[in-house]
Amino acid sequence: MSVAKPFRKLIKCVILDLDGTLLNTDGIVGNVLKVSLGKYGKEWDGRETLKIVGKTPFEAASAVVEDYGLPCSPIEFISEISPLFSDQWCNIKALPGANRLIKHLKRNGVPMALASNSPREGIDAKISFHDGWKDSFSVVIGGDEVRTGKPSPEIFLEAARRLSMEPSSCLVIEDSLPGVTAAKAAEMEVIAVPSLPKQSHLYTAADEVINSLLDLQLEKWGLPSFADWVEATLPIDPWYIGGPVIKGFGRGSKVLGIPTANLSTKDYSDLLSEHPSGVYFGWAGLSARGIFKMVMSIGWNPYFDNKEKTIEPWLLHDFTEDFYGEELRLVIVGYIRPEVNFPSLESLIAKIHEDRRVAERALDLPLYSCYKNDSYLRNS
Ligand code: ADP
Ligand code: RBF
Ligand code: MG
Repeated sequence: MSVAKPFRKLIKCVILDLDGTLLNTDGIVGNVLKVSLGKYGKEWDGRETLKIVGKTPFEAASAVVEDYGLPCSPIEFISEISPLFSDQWCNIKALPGANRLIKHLKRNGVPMALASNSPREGIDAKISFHDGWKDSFSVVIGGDEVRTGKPSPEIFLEAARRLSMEPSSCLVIEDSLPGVTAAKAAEMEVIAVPSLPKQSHLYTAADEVINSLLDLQLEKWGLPSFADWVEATLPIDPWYIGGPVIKGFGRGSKVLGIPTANLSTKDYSDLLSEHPSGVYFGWAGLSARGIFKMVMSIGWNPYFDNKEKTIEPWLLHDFTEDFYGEELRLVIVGYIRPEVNFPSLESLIAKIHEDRRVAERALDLPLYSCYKNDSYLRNS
């Protein structure tokens, strides 16, 4: 007779991966490889990213040396790029939701470990640029402190041992496939937060796949739930984006009856890559027309499976005409949900209207309404 698994897992501690999970390391890796491959007359095209994510430095270097036919050994390549990486550590940003997660677990007395395939020295240096991180982890283990890195379970088993916890009481949060494999081999629960877009279907071994740390629901694991959601919205550090309204996919008003005023993504690729895809809201300023409530999606619009990450702001106002070419300024103040696919166009449309209602109500709260007066919105 099979016994049904209880819904609530009895998780007592959390083991976190660093690069790609808590830190936005991807951009740095791309920049460093662009420079170092350039010295060999090669051009980094980003395609190898998949082969690098979650690997040990030696494995990653071997993949690049082989793929680009470099006239050096992986060890030599590592010694060439290491100083370039060290120079960049101070520039690596925390991923959205990382600080929130660490503070929340610490405040609630949930023990945390950091387990990364990177060498220990690099881990210590990287986290030193983030306030309060070092003191939040009871245990920190680098790939050079175990015999075999992820996907071997060794690093996670060692983390559990040092935390004095059973593996079954550990929840791992990981962005990479080798990390997920390692966590399952260690017989731990694992949440995958894939750092590369459109990869979630590969993470079948994970116990849960989420889009970003903003989507964590810790109560599912028997951990204290986040207490910062306000009326179905999550306040975020506000961020700003603006520019002339350009032509989009020509779909918003025609196919959905929901016009979205698109901005050029070319000028903002860094800003866009910093923010997880999802549905957000805030305020929109149009120089000649005023300031309006706004709800938008950021991402690849899974229903349409776009090739490009775009932002799709819907201004919550009935305009009598188009405003292509006009300067649009946005302040994004809160998060609603991840982007998802829908079985039908009707269900996508219904969900966007629900997002509209959530945003309209939330933007009247002082917490969010104060940004209506932000000078950025008028300064156009
Ligand atoms: P596109 O694919 O070119 O973005 P859409 O069908 O999404 O076309 O329509 C967007 C355009 O509609 C905007 O650029 C703007 O000029 C106009 N528009 C009219 N009302 C709105 C609104 N409430 N929110 C956003 N854009 C609107
Ligand atoms: N597209 C999706 O494929 N999935 C979504 O979950 C989704 N959510 C959206 C939420 C809002 C508030 C808005 C304005 C748009 C959303 N869209 C979503 C994007 C929609 O597909 C897009 O506006 C059209 O493709 C227009 O190009
Ligand atoms: Mg549009």
